[in-house]
Amino acid sequence: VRMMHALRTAFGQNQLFVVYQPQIDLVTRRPVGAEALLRWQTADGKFVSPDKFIPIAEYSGLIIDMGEWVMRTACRELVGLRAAGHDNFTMSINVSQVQFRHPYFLEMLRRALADTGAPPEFVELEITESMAMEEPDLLIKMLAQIKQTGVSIAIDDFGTGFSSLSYLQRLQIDRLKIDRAFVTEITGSARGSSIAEMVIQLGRNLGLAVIAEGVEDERQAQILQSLGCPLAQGFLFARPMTADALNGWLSNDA
Ligand code: G
Ligand code: G
Ligand code: MN
Ligand code: NA
Repeated sequence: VRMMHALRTAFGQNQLFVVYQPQIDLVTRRPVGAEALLRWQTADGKFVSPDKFIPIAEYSGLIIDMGEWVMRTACRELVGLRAAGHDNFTMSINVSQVQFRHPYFLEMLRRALADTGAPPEFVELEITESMAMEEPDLLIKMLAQIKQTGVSIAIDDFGTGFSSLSYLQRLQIDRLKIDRAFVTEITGSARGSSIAEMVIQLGRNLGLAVIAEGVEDERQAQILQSLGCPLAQGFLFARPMTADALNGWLSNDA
């Protein structure tokens, strides 16, 4: 409860901010997009992990306003990057299941796009695999409506849930994100890389883009590339950074 109050205050006092982690084309090693990640730095300078405060925001309902703010902030940043010449760059935004189920969600998304002028075809929403498994009918309907806005959908933490392949085929999704846990295992045994391999193959068969997350060293990147994984993000390439830092990072890289 104390954290809930602190979070509400923090949100009101602009202690929350969004950082962006670049996503890289593994072949060209060029940035192709970024994932927006929420951060909370308390008044005494300490960082609270989203793993801690997102569940509280969900439980308290604050996630609705907070999620909308993240969406608008990330869309605005995308527009800014495009104005700076970084076009062809995508913005991925994490969406909580509480947000997703809110009756007003689609309206919030449409308004964020319209008000910021963000081109929908460069915006992606990340939903988790566990979320994808609940209430299939609602999800299928929601995804169809989201697709109509022109925004793409990625399944985050893919491989950690147990969605059936036939179900997955019915979902209008665009991308699978290989969970960090499977990227970490990739340099171990042959068995360690089997899940990553399976997801890459699945993506190829279903015509979905695949991105590996949590890539921390060159060996992992090499293996992923040799397995045919087109995209990656992780500390090897860049840590999540502020909007200004991202702008500089992209300009230096160009
Ligand atoms: O950035 P970090 O690795 O600390 O994020 C931890 C978790 O918090 C990840 O699962 C990430 O998806 C989630 N997260 C980060 N930012 C947001 C956000 O804006 N909205 C939601 N719903 N989850 C987020
Ligand atoms: O669940 P989700 O994919 O949204 O989580 C992304 C989180 O992973 C972010 O909090 C980000 O800070 C973190 N992250 C990004 N790259 C790496 C990495 O290479 N290693 C580790 N350990 N964490 C990472
Ligand atoms: Mn994510
Ligand atoms: Na993830």
